[in-house]
Amino acid sequence: MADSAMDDRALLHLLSDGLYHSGSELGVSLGVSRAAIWKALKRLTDFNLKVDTVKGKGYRVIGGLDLLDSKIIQDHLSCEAQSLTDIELLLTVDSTNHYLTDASRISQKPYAVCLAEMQTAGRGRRGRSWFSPFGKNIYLSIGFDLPGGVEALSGLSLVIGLAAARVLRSQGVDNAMVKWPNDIWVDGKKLAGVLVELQGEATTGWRVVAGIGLNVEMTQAEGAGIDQLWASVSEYASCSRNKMVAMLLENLVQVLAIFKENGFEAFLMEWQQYDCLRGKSIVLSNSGIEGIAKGIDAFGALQVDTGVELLAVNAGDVSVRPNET
Ligand code: BT5
Repeated sequence: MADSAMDDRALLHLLSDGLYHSGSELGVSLGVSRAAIWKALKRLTDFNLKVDTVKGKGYRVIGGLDLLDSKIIQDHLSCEAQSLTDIELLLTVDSTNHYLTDASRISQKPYAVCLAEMQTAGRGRRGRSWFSPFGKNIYLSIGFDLPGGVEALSGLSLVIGLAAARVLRSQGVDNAMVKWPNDIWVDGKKLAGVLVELQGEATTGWRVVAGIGLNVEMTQAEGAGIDQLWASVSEYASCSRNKMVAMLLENLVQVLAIFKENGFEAFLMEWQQYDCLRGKSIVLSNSGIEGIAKGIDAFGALQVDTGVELLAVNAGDVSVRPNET
């Protein structure tokens, strides 16, 4: 095996059952020496996995792992979604969005997809970061071409969020809501975030890379460093990450096909049904302007009733006033 990442994946697969495996057993299974296993296990410490070593028994990953698996993902995808997507699965990467913005990653298929078990520099918006521990969550980016000028982009991140909200609801997270402009919330806590990044220009059309970070099995202890309230799917429903990934991709290719044809308007009604800000007293973080959220317009701009006027807000961050969450 020339590629150490391949060794690591195969080793992780063997350890994913959470049981003890001796170094020699792992070496025989993978066709490498015990020393190579030992080296690979040392590399795994970069993933912050809890590996338990007991003399005479061997090694185990405490709690086991639900690893991403391209075969399981493909098996859950319709033939159409399979034919449209080119899926690359990484163990670790700085950022799946960054990975797909590299021009050489452009696929022959309409949608280039990158998934990783962990991100070392997961990106949020405006230079913020996305906490991305190994094997717990979904870090998914999808790259595609979008013809048209600036107007073609209206509501794009809302549509991606809507696709995620649909999946979450179908999997038993009944209260999953969209929070303008790019979050999925449940019970006032952030469950997922969307980051849309663009290359190109209005005259030539856009190369879009849209990323979704969705917490699936991260415990509150593991995500203790996150500086806002957040939740994981496992607090509400049980679903394997592989199935969730497939459902996300299935929904993304569906909504993006409609979005490319008809724009955001086709999703306006549905988005409004899932809107967690509507009727709430909110503050626009950049300006400090306060008002009541009144839904969004046909271009995806947030409508805010300040008492003086109805503002249409195109970008920025919004917080719900504390007694309202
Ligand atoms: C977002 O930014 O919500 C967009 C997040 C997009 C992440 C995906 S993962 C796959 C792809 N590759 C990337 O590199 N990024 C995308 P923003 O609205 O700026 O929210 C960032 C804020 O959310 C942080 O400042 C924290 O307060 C909070 N946060 C960070 N990690 C979180 C997590 N895992 N769960 C919930 N909240 C988190």
